[in-house]
This record gives sequence, structure tokens and C-alpha cells, in this order.
Amino acid sequence: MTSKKTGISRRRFLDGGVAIGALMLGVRGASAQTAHNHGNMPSTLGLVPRQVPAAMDQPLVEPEVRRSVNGELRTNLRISYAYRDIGGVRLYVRSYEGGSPGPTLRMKPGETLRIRMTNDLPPNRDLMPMDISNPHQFNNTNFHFHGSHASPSGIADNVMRSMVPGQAYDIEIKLPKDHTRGTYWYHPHHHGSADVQMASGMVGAIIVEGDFEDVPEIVNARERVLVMTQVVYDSKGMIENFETLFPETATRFLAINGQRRPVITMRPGEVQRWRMLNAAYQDDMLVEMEKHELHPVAYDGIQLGSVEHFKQLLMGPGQRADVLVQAGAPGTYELRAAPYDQGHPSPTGPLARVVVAGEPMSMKLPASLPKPPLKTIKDSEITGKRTLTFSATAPEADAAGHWQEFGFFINGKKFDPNRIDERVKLGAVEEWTILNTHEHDDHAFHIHTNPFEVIKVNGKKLDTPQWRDTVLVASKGGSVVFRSRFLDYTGIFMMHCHMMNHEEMGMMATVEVYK
Ligand SMILES: [Cu+2]
Repeated sequence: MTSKKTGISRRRFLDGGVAIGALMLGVRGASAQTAHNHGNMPSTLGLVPRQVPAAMDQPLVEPEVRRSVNGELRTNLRISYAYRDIGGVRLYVRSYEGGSPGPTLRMKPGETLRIRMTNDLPPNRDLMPMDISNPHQFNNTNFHFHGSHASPSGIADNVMRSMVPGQAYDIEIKLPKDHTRGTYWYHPHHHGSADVQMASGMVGAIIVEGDFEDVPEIVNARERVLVMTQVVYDSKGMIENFETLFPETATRFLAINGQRRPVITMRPGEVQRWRMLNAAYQDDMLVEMEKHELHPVAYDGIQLGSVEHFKQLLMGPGQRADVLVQAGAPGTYELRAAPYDQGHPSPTGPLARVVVAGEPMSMKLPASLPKPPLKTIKDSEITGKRTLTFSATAPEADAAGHWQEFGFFINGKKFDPNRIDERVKLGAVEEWTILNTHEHDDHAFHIHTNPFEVIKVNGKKLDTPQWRDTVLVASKGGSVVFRSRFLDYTGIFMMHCHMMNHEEMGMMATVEVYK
């Protein structure tokens, strides 16, 4: 069911098509598919009362999959407003391909991602503000392949591009043959609008295939893509003002794959592999599952050297965790976000219900994992060190309101696209200390193009260093030390806080890798 030219699987759309038709005719039982409706249906919505889908407890639906064919993944992504019924509310928000999340893209190392991106949003009505860290022009966009080791220049993973309403653009991102394999994602990265667009659900998973090929316990496990978001909206079900996203207590509820508390089914003893992506625009999630342990085998698309075991797994915005879960006795268990203090309370609540039922399966967790793909960075490799300070200013009394009075900084400066903040020689291997002097909030450090190996957190050396592309840095003087190899690609790319309210208000800086 794959059209040759686009590589788009139509199966999901055909399934979804039934649901769309059913909705328009008012037939019952079409609810779970509404997150994947294609395009707008304003006339129907205006004239005919629409079937209201169940708010929760519908079977989990995974995003439509688009696969690479003959070495390339060629596809279209159309950005437009779309209606979306979710968790008992009707939203009218910006979207990829009419849904949230957007389609899951699946490709392999050495292949090229070719996207024709059409920006069908209406023209911007606001002028450029004096201060570009005042969120603005929400209908401009671009494309970022989060976690990719690829060129940041030209029409590749270049977040300096401006894709304006009414225009179409080509994107071409070639992955090297030795690219790490795992769970990645995409989202807009246009300064001024990225936060609003991601909060609207403009996010999607990218799977770089082929990890754990020699681990039968993982190969045989049923895989699920779980794109976790915070669903936020104003009184009209829209996001047209920054006030909808900030104060940071604005979160309404959590969702997976655009569904509020969907149902995940498992059989007793079954092991499943969940590709979990925290695609929330702002907050951490402390993930737990009643009476079950979570067993990460990869973080941020990079395989671990051994299986980990947790009751709770903290995921900052932007982070991924590939987690094995083994179902226990028959019953219903909640997968949820538990309370966590990130400077303000992280959102809590159900993510999904896991229903364990049916014939038991005898499956096992892997006893060991193959050697991780990236070599640990030795002391002798280090060619330079630097320290970056994340800080912020807040109004004196009420830290929850008045976002215009906050300022977010890296090394005391707000983002300026015309300034180069850090210059690094191609091939350098550096040790960076990220320091968070902000009194209120943790921050989520993310850098493009090259992953890094975390060796120290809050002054304490890790027993096992951890490769990441996004890491949380605690407030009130918290710190993270990592090492990174600046390999293969010259050009200008970004580092920033992945709590997108902070990024949008200035907590981003440029890095230039030169030859
Ligand atoms: Cu931040």
C-alpha cells in the first residue's frame, strides 16, 4: 500500500477515511481515529452537529507510518489549521497533515529524507517585534530533525530557514551510514513560533531503523510509538496568544499520540518495546506504571550497554526513552505522570491505561545488550573546555504571571541569530559544563548536530556515562558536565533550552563549527 513516488502508506488514511465518513454522517463508534483526520472540514462543522467522540479510553492509535523506499524517504508535509477532537474538547490548531502528532517517518542510516513542506497557514498579521524574544509571527515555520547527526546548512537540518505562509519548500537531510539507530523526532524550530506550533501538536517521530537486530528479546517484542504531549488551549480551543502557554501552570492535560488516556493492550508476561518521546512543549514527565517496572534500553536514540530498571523514569521535554515493559498479572494499570518539581509543578495525570488480558506469553527481558554504538570519550581526547551559564530574570512577586517581565539567557545574552556565540573547530573533542543559576526553573539543555556523553551531574561523576542529545540541568546552581566530538559537519547550529517557553524568550545560542 505504498505509493511509489511519495512513499506514503495509505493504509492509515483508508482506515481513517472510514472514520471521517462516519463522523460526517453521524455514525457511532468512530472516535479513536479523529486525531488522524486529514485536512479541514469547516463546512461540515458549521452546518451539521458532529459526532462527539468518547473523551478517553479508546484503543491507542499509532501515527500513520511513512517509510523510505530505495534509499530515500520522499514525502510531503502540509502545515495547516485543522480541527481536532481530543479528550472531550474540540481544538482548531496548527498541524502537520491535519493531525497530531504528524506521521511517523521510518528510514535507515545512509538514507536521505526528502520533504516537500507546504506552509498553508494564513499570512501573519503581526509585524516583527523590536525584541525577537517576544514570541511573534506564529505562521512562519521550518523543520528540525531532532537528534540527527547531519548537515545544519543549506536545505538540510537548517533551523535558520524561514518558511513563510503560502509557500512550499524542499528539505533534504542525508544521514551518514554510521548514524546511530533509534528513536528521533521532528518539530518546527522557527524562533518566534516554534513554541506555539509544538504546543499545537506539530511534532512527529522519526525512527532510524536497525537497532538491536541481534537481540531476539527486543526483535520479538511488539513495538509501539508513544508520542507524549501536553494539550493546551484557550477558551476557543485555539492557541493564538503566548498567554495560553505561559504561565507555566497552563497545562490542561497529557496525551499520547493525540489521544487522552488511550488503552494499550498486553497479554500477561508479554514484553513490549515502547518508543517513548516527550514531545511536550514545556514540561518534564515523571513516568510510572502501576505495579510495573520500566526497562530503558536506549535514550535519545542511542543504545545503552545494559538494560536499566526503574519504578519511575524522568523525561525532560525533547528526550526519548526506548523502554521494555513486561506485563504482569491480568488487570488494568495506569501509565501516568507522577508529581515532580521542575521549579514549578510538572504536569501530572494519566497517560494511558494498560489492559493486561488474554493468554499468557512466556517472554523474557534481554539479559544483556550489545556494545553501545558510540565510544566513551577519554581524557586524552579532550581538546578544549568551556562553561555555559543558563540564567533567567523573573518579576519580584508573582513568578507565575506576566511572561513579558521574564528574561531567559545563555551566558547573560538573549538569542541573536546574527551573532555567533561559540566557535568550535571541526574535529574538536570538548568538555562542556552547563550551569543553571536560575532560582526558579530547571532547564533542558539541547544541542543540534552532535550528541554528547554526560559524565557528571551536580558535581557527581556518573558510574556509567550516558549519551544524550537533551539533558535536564537543575535550578539553583545545578550543573551537568558532558563531552562531545564535533564531527563531520561544519556550519551554524543551535543549542537551547528545550522547555520551549524559555527558548522562545531568548534561551538559545548559536554554535559555529569551522574548518
Ligand atoms: Cu529552560
